[in-house]
Amino acid sequence: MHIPMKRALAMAVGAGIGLAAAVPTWAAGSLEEVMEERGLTQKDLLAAAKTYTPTGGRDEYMVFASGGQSGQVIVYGIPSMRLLKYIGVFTPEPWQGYGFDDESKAVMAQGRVRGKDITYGDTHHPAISETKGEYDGQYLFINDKANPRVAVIDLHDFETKQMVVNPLFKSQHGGAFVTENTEYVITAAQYAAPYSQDFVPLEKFNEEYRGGITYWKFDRDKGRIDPSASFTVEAPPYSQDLSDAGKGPSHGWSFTNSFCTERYIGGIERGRPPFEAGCSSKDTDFLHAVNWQKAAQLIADGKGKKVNGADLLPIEVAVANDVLFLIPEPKSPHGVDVTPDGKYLVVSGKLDSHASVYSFEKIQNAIKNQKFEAKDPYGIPIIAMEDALHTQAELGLGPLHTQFDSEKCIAYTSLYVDSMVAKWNYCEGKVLDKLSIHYNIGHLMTMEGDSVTPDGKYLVALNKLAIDRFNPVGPLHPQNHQLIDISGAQMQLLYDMPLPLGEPHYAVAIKADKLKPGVRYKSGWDSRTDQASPYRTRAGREKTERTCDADGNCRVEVYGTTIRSHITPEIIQVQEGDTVSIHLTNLERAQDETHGFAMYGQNVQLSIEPGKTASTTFVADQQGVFPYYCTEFCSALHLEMQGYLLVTPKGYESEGLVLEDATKYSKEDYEGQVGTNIDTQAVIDMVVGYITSHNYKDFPTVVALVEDATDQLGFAEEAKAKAKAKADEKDWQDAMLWANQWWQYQVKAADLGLRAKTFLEENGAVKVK
Ligand code: CUK
Ligand code: CUA
Repeated sequence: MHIPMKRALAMAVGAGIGLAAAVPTWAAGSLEEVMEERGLTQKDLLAAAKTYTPTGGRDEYMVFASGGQSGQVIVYGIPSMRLLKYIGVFTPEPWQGYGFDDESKAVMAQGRVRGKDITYGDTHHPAISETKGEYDGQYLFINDKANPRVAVIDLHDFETKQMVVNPLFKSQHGGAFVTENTEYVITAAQYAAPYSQDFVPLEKFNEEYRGGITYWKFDRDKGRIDPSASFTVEAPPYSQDLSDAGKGPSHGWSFTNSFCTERYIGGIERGRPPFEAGCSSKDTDFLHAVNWQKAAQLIADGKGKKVNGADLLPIEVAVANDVLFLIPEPKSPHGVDVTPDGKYLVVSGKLDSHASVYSFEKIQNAIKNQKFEAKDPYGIPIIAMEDALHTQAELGLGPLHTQFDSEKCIAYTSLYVDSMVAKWNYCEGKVLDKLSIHYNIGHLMTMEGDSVTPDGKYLVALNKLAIDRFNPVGPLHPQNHQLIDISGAQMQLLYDMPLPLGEPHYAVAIKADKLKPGVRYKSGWDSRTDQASPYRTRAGREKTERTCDADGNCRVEVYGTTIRSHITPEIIQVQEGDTVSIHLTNLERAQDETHGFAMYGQNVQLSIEPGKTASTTFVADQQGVFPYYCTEFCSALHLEMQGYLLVTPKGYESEGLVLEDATKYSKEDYEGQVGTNIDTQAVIDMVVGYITSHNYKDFPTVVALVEDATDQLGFAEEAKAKAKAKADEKDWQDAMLWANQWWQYQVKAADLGLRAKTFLEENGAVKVK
């Protein structure tokens, strides 16, 4: 029954895997013919040439985009715009076992709000960790607006490691933004609310509702936020919005704008005008400038107070110590972006056609001279706009967010109402170019655009609407990320990418070679705590333990393993009512040999990457038969990677039945299999000969494949010994089955060897003497 597979293998080896050299036959048409047939222009071809990435090619930049209401992070490449990964953050993501395995459930449990599991998030602003203002590619932070949370993602494995809940806020839009060396991750409240969890009537809005800006201390050594070293600067109940951290000369400061400084509290149902009227009646709102370095010192000196167990710097203390200032900003402001040199801040008002450029130096002079035009109702000094303004530029309707170019003084601002991107000079306040996009752009992003040295090159417009850009898929449209070439004087639209997840509020792009993700975990690794798992299990040490307490409540702990193509154990028997924990360690060392684990009726789905230990715990509350299996097509015998959880009724007594195989094998079957194995070994030896006669050690990929193949051949030897032992006992049934297992390992080794050989052929390996 194995003949076709064996033949195929032998033929493939015989032909030296010549497939790589084959020419695709569909490419018969000339470029002109294809252009005509598909109605493409020269401009289209140029755009295609700038984005098309041939098979095996890599992208220059990697993008981390907010998944909006999906609560995830989306990873894709630039310029190809190829999707690479969705990272489960605030939302369960079964492909990754996220929110299903015990380890990631523990992370999600950190994000509980008032004792409730929150299994979605409204993600807005991802931020990459920085060192001296440069993206360092180590960590990614992202906020949840709906529930005031921040998540930490480790870019070593692209997994969510931590969630922290803001102890004071009831929403949190302005985050995550990092300071120059990721000392802090900044988040700001949005909708003012009482810090208390108790009911406070809206009539006490001015007195008891509050906003604020939180500085989450990031512990780089641990790779985690340290809530005990974090603090919040109290702010009036203005709707604090986006923020940015100072850099260079403005390092140590942060800036947060706000809307609805009218402190309007709505109430259409009480006969009052609606929020949108009351919150936009004044011509200006307030930019908040915060000296966070001084604030941190005041907290360290014990000048803060504890509210809900968290450190808070009260407004009076902040004002008395020159920590908090307000500056008017025109109308319903949204984005605030610090220029790469840290000298200016660009603010856009949604209801103003200008972008306003504030000078950090002027702000500092006003503070030094104590030159304020007034105080707000909370006693916070207000610096006059003209004392802080460097320049203003008329950009168009609905300016929102600004990003920077590698060229000095050049910025790009999104125009929400106009559906355009404006390229302009913020030093001189001059518009240089405008480009229409589709439709209603929110954020925009240039390559490494938040760092002190943006690369420019490409810009992505993150659009709110897709409308007519793509094949229709029902009333809920995909999102539209548009790639724009900004390397020339004029912007050129290159590509539309539909994204079938939530609203793309913001994205960040990093030079791909700064990321150094691993390909496997250390064996027996809990990837969420980044420590060896207490449940790690080595080959041959698999076991199942059942313990019961005095009340007769029983726990079953299964310490199992997975490796192509079996799950150990293959049979788990428990009693109705038992709490069952299954811990599986993936013994593979080979790249990409992930195994899954799904089970009937128990909401179980694990993703066990090479080296990982993942666990699932459930109560087997109903008797029955529950098949389980591997969910990743990991080898030719993946479908056979299976087992049974047998939940017996309480007090079940075995009837003493004997397990009997339905197929019987003879001495001839055994000998036939051994003959095949000897032939297969010859094939393997040939491949090994090829590999070892070349400089394979110069190719880490091949070295890893060879290591894995060596493992498989080691297992083959073990199975071979078992087969021989059974044959000596003349137990032809088990002798045949072990001989077959021996062959299975050989096939896996041969498969890896062929992959290694092909890699060497395609990558110019040379013969060694
Ligand atoms: S926000 Cu969505 S367009 Cu959350 Cu940064 Cu401005
Ligand atoms: Cu492991 Cu399929």
